[in-house]
Order: sequence, then structure tokens, then C-alpha cells
Amino acid sequence: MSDTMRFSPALLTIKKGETVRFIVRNDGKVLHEMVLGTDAELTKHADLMRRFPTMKHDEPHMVHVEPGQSGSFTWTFDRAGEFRFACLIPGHFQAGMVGTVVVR
Ligand SMILES: [Cu+2]
Repeated sequence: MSDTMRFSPALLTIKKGETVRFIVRNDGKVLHEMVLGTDAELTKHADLMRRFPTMKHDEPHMVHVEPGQSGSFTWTFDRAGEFRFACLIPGHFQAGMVGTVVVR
């Protein structure tokens, strides 16, 4: 993750049924996060974050990473389809800090 508001890589292809451990590095100077979900879930959550920017979460499908640090979470992809991962910190999602996960 970087302060250019991008994930690298921004496209991941995963086999259905696979369990993946994401190790997410923040190369920027501000806090970033990686949240997995569907388009609808992420849009809704981004809207909440805009209204409540200090909201705290600790859920299994996301990780917050301080500048210069790494974080991880593990997820099992049991549904085929196209999903998203995004940084929902206010302004970041809106600037295009979004990636795609294709599960097939
Ligand atoms: Cu961010």
C-alpha cells in the first residue's frame, strides 16, 4: 500500500476453496488498511467511515497497517466471483485505493 492511494498488486486471482494469508505492507507515511468485501459492502462501509472517521474495527476480513509496518489476516475464499479489497480511510477509497480479487 502506498500514499499514491494504490495497492500493488491490485489484481489477485485465487482458486475457490483456497485459504490465503495476506501480508500487507504500508510503504506510505499515513495509516492505510486493507478490507475485503463485495462492491456493495465496501461502498456502504466507506460511507460509514466518512461519517465516523474514528470508528475502530477488529474483524477477520481486514487489517490496519501503520506507516512502515506490515500486518496480516487470513481468509478462505469459498465462493467464486469477483470481490474487492480497499482502503476505506476517508479520501483513500474515493481516490481509487481499490483492488480486485477474482475467485474461480
Ligand atoms: Cu489508505
